[in-house]
Amino acid sequence: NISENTLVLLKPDTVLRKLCGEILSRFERKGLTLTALKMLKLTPEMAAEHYREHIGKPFYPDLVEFITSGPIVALVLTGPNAIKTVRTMMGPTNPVDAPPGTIRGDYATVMSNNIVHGSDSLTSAQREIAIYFTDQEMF
Ligand code: YYY
Ligand code: MG
Repeated sequence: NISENTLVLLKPDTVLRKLCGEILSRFERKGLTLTALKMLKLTPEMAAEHYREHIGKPFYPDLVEFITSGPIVALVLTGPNAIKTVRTMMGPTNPVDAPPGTIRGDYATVMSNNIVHGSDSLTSAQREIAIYFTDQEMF
């Protein structure tokens, strides 16, 4: 039960729909610790860095257009198995497959607007956190 950090993004649809508090509350209620938090608007360059594994895929242009379309909230959550815990709470990428009780299952209908991002591995988490936060911004 070694403590991990994971990066979460509340995507532009979450801000637009005024669901930030509700989603953040689910993670806190679960027992994860909020270690860093900021609001920002991604540049296309930052979006390319964040989603670099998807560059060249058919959905990539729409993905970048969406994630840069408005402000997002970036946070680091910390706790035992935080990476897998957040992924489980988010549910599958496609909200159609996401069961009720998961974030995507409860709040989203289409894959392109699926509310949240969460790092998928320790390597991704470390890489992604560094895109958004300096050491001094982590508490
Ligand atoms: O990690 P996760 O967000 O669950 O899915 P990824 O496979 O990393 O894809 C990132 C992002 O891209 C996904 O949240 C929605 C979008 N996307 C899409 O629009 N269409 C696909 N076929 C796959 C992914
Ligand atoms: Mg992913």
